[in-house]
Parts: sequence; C-alpha cells; structure tokens
Amino acid sequence: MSDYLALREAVIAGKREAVTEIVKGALAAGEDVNLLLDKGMIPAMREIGDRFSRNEAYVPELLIAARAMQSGLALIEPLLAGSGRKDLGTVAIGTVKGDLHDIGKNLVAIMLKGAGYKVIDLGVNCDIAKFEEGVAQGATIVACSSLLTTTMTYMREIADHFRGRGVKVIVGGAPLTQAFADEIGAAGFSEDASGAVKLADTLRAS
Ligand code: B1M
Repeated sequence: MSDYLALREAVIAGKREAVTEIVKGALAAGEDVNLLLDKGMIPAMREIGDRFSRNEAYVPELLIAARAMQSGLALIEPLLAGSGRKDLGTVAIGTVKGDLHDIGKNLVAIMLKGAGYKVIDLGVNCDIAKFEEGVAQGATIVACSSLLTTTMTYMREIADHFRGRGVKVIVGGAPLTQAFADEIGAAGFSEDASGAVKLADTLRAS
C-alpha cells in the first residue's frame, strides 16, 4: 500500500518531483492507479480548494498544486488508457467557454480512454464551434466540464445546440447537479470520472 498521506501532502505543497517519485514508486510496486487517485491526488485537490475557500491558500498555490497533480496524472494516464475495452465509440470532451479548469476534465478523459472509448480532448475554454469540431471527427457523445457557476450556464446553449442531432450532451463538474442537468435537457450528469464512464456506457447501450 502506498503512502497516500505523503502523496496528498506533496500535491498540496506543489512538489512536482516528490509527486513524480511517489507515483513512480507506487506504480513500480503494483499499486492500483484508482487508489492513487481516490486516496491521494483527488483529496489533495479538495483540501487545497477548502484552504482557498478559507483564505488560507491563494491562486498561485492552487496553480502549483494543480501542476504537481498533472505530473502524477501524466504517469497514470498510459496505464488507464492501456487497460480498457476498445471500440466503444467516440467522446469529445472539453471545459466550457470562459473556464480554464482542466484537472477534472483530464481525469474524465483518461478514465474514458481507460474504459476503451476514443476520446477527443478539445481542451479548455470551448465554445460550441469547438465542440462541433469533435462531432465532425465522429463523436456521438459531447462531455462538458465546468468548475465555475459563471460558466456552467453555457452548457444550456450547448445542450440546445445539439438536441435532435443524434449527439448526446453529458455534463459534469463540481458546481453541477443532476437537477441542473435535467433542467438544461442534458442527456446525463455524473459527479465524478468513474461515473462518467458508467454514464457513457449507459448512453451507448440505449
Ligand atoms: Co479555481 N475555482 N479559479 N482554479 N479552483 C474553484 C473551482 C473554486 C470552487 C475555488 C473556491 O472558491 N473554493 C472557485 C469557483 C467558485 C464558483 O464558481 N462558485 C474557483 C475560482 C473562483 C477560480 C478563479 C475565478 C480564481 C481567480 O482568478 N480569482 C479562476 C478562474 C479561471 C478560469 O477558469 N477562467 C480560478 C483559477 C484556478 C487555477 C488556474 C488556479 C486552478 C486550475 C488549474 C487547472 O485546472 N489546470 C484552480 C483550481 C485548482 C481550483 C480548485 C482548487 C480545484 C479544482 C480541481 O482541480 N479539483 C477549485 C476548488 C475545489 O474544487 N474545491 C477551484 C480536482 C478535480 C479532480 O475535481 O474538477 O471537480 P473536479 O472534477 C471532478 C468532478 O467534478 C467530475 O469528475 C472529476 C473527477 O472526479 N467532473 C466531471 C469534472 N468535469 C466533468 C465532466 C463530466 C463528468 C464529470 O462530463 C460528463
């Protein structure tokens, strides 16, 4: 079992090299990548977020913590991507217009890849035209991420735009709820990355 506490503390402190070392060591020891995420890195980002809310951490600290998290994710991604089923369909994923948060979106993308979906990662600050690019490349599911209450409202426009076109718009991100997804007419909502995979599986089967 890995030292999840050390991993959490390294992410919170923004120590990229320490995160890399811990994750490499854990992977070499055969650690389950999901445990590294669920017990180490994701709680670390929650903690730094709580500190930010309490004015105990500021934007630069969030940024270096996010970069440290990304360095760990980069090591985990190939393993998740290599372990899954194939030919399940194509998902275009992006963080919506005005929003630059991409850690959760990246996690959803790697979990979908790991499950065997082809994933077109459109990046951050995606407007409808950007999501259209994903659909033009064959995506039948459009996955939208938002971390800001000011940007989540744009998802309504995305859902309206793709309605009736055989494209399923699914949404997620910390401020979202199932009720919001229902209200804007999205095809589905999930509160975490593994839920997004189950949601895509359900939509594919329907
Ligand atoms: Co910002 N930020 N941030 N931030 N940031 C939040 C979101 C905030 C809640 C912090 C706070 O006040 N406590 C707050 C939003 C408040 C609100 O809207 N009500 C906030 C703010 C205000 C801001 C700025 C405006 C700050 C400023 O400049 N004054 C600014 C906005 C910039 C912009 O986007 N235009 C800003 C900037 C930043 C950084 C750049 C410093 C950095 C982002 C770096 C990056 O992403 N590359 C950052 C960070 C790191 C955070 C917090 C601390 C952590 C977010 C995160 O990565 N969480 C966050 C506080 C918090 O969440 N507690 C905060 C970890 C990640 C794994 O979780 O993204 O929720 P999450 O993803 C989950 C699920 O939500 C779900 O699955 C993921 C994995 O389980 N999910 C999906 C996500 N997308 C999905 C899509 C799906 C399905 C599931 O599709 C189907």
